[in-house]
Amino acid sequence: MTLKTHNRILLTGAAGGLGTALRPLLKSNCNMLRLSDVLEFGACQENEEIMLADLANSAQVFEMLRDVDAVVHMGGISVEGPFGPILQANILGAYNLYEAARMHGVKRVVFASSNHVTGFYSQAQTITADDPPRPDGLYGLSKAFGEDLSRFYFDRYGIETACLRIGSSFPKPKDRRMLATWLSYADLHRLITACLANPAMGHSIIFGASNNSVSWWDNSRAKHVGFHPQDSSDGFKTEIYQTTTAPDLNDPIAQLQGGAFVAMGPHGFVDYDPKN
Ligand code: NAI
Ligand code: 15L
Repeated sequence: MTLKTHNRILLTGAAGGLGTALRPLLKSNCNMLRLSDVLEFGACQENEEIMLADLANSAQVFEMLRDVDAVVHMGGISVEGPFGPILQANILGAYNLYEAARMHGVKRVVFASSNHVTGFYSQAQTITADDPPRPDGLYGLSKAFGEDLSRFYFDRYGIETACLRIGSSFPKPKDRRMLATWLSYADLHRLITACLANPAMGHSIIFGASNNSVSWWDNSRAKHVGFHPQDSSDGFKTEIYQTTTAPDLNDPIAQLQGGAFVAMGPHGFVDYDPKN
């Protein structure tokens, strides 16, 4: 049974893929689930409230955090792309979120980081949270910023954050790489629940993957979190091998953990005017 640990939890990115999946699940973690996104996504249901906000707008983010006890921060740009939107949503957005948390006295955040913080590691390596970041693009860099920002807010202000380096969280794995990176929605919810309920989270980095046979990530630095995934990509292996073609093993996409992200760009900074 899920532990109801908080009165009001804020879920950002509520209109997105993970937000939509988490919405019914997170209601069991709290009395009131506040849902937020920059996009409209319909009416609220029982034990829900909706507050639209642009993460880049500090005034809106300040209001979004009012009376909140914990944040599950899923909002932002979720893929590689031009720097302007990533800067606004993920970098400025993360800063606005932590400033608002500080001002409102919110003490716990579960932050959706990404495996793309460490995308340039080889698929032949098993890494831990102690290994240095090797972001595979602007998106991965923005998540690395979020991780560092949250560490600063823990060291200076005592705001505890669980940085979840989510692998690939979809209804099922889509390709051969995802046999290693897949995180089921149920395991994602188990992970978030463990992070919300933990009495002493501190600042922790946790790789988010299900109990897949192939894994590149060692969560031994995060045993205190108590995350025990119960699903596995293994049951999808035959289907994936039958429906996808074998990758070129000399291609960095097949060698590196970030997969296709390691070969994206360059995007340039054409949409970003440093004078503004
Ligand atoms: P998504 O793209 O489906 O959802 C992100 C949501 O954030 C969208 O609804 C979007 O409208 C909202 N958003 C974007 N810019 C915003 C802004 N300026 N202000 C407020 N809201 C804004 O992404 P998904 O798959 O649901 O991922 C959720 C989070 O988890 C993201 O932060 C993503 O980076 C992270 N993540 C997801 C993984 C996955 O496999 N689904 C893997 C690794 C990380
Ligand atoms: C991510 O960070 C993305 O948000 C998600 O859409 C997937 O691309 C995932 O990584 C992945 O690496 O599969």
